[in-house]
Amino acid sequence: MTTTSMSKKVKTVMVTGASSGFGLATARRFAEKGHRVIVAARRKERLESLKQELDDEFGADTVFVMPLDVTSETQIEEMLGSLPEEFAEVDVLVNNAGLALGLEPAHEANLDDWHRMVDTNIKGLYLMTRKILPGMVERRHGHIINIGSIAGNYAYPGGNAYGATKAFVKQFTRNLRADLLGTQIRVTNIEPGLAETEFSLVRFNGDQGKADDVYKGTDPLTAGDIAEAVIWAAEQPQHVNINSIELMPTSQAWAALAIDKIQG
Ligand code: NDP
Ligand code: 8X3
Repeated sequence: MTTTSMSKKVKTVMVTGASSGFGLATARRFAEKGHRVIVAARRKERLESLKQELDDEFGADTVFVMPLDVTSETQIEEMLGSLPEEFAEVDVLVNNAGLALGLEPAHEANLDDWHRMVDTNIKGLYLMTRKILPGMVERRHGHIINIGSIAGNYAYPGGNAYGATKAFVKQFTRNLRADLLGTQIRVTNIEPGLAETEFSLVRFNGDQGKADDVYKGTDPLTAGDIAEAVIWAAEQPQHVNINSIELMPTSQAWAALAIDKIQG
């Protein structure tokens, strides 16, 4: 008989970026499955209302709220130190917090945007991982699920620093697997394509019209689709490690390589 690692007992799942989009949908899905969820993000009020909603539906203390900025090592340490005993041993870490800022070509891009993307998507992800991993290794049990992107696999105009941060996530995931061989810790990279969340609103600095245009007529992926992929990877039997899942909406595919033809 096959045992699934998620069905053995109630797990403690930490989801970063749980105040919106993929993170929120993933936290909700794990709670629906009967697991305890630690929800992390900067917007505390959103996390509190998610806790209220999920605790009401699935039982008191399903959710622990962890307001933090993943770019701050101090905040991460403080918050991890404050976890109550029943939430202290993290079984699954979903490194989802992240953002894209701008879509300008590299020579016109805002350097502060590049700094923020690197700080959040790279530094935030490796800080969370480095702080959570030792406990997992000690217990010989755990799963790190990173949210990468197709932008880390394929180049596109304006993808410059954002895509490069997601290429880091891809290679970091693989290198973690190499380091963790023999520890029983599993590591997965989820690589979504176009999905409608607050992602484009953030990318275009709050311009709702521009954000809406990205998805108009596209039938994009939903946050729930990505949550399902995360759950599926987490529910595999312990001897199965899903290295990566790349998913796109049916309405998205690759274009031909671009060629700049000499005129005249
Ligand atoms: P959303 O903007 O809806 O959600 C992003 C989440 O990240 C929010 O909860 C936000 O919370 C959190 N976050 C951002 N910066 C920080 C920070 N410094 N510290 C803590 N939390 C932070 O976007 P998505 O759900 O779409 O994005 C989730 C992940 O998926 C990102 O890594 C993104 O790059 C990736 N992705 C998105 C795709 C898409 O098309 N939507 C496709 C492929 C990958 P708060 O602001 O409260 O801190
Ligand atoms: C988000 C997908 O194509 O907008 O990571 O970069 S894309």
